[in-house]
Amino acid sequence: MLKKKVEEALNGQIRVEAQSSQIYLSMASWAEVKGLEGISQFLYKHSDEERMHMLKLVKYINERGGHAIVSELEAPKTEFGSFQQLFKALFEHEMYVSECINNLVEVTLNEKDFATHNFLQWYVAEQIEEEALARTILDKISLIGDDKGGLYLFDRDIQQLTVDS
Ligand code: OFO
Repeated sequence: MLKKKVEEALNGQIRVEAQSSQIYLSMASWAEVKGLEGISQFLYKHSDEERMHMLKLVKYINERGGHAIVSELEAPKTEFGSFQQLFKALFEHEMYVSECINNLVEVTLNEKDFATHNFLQWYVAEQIEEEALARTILDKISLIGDDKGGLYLFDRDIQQLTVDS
């Protein structure tokens, strides 16, 4: 049985993952409208992955005798300025998610819930990969600068950059 504090913290993370999925979906739509086909496909996929992260939490909470709560979300932004700004925002958001996961891990340690601590290690590993991927993308973007040909290739190749999850 989950302790109340752990259940609440896990439910908070459901919201974070759901929000992430919405943010990346909104980014995907923005990129699609701008004709950035590869970038939009990458972001649609990323949005799906966040939904999967959320579902994994839903299943876990319910399996452990808790109640996974689906709550209201903030509307994500609909404008992202430029693809450079978009990926900077994505990186910052992933850093925020990592911080949330770390706080959650801390709750499980304080509550001596080692099963949930163990369950969360998947998220810890996932965040390392996601941050690394976002950093790789930012590095590539800074190499491109304002070169249109570079953007063309980046948009074509980005779909091969993924996190295994
Ligand atoms: Fe992109 O992060 Fe979920 O966990």
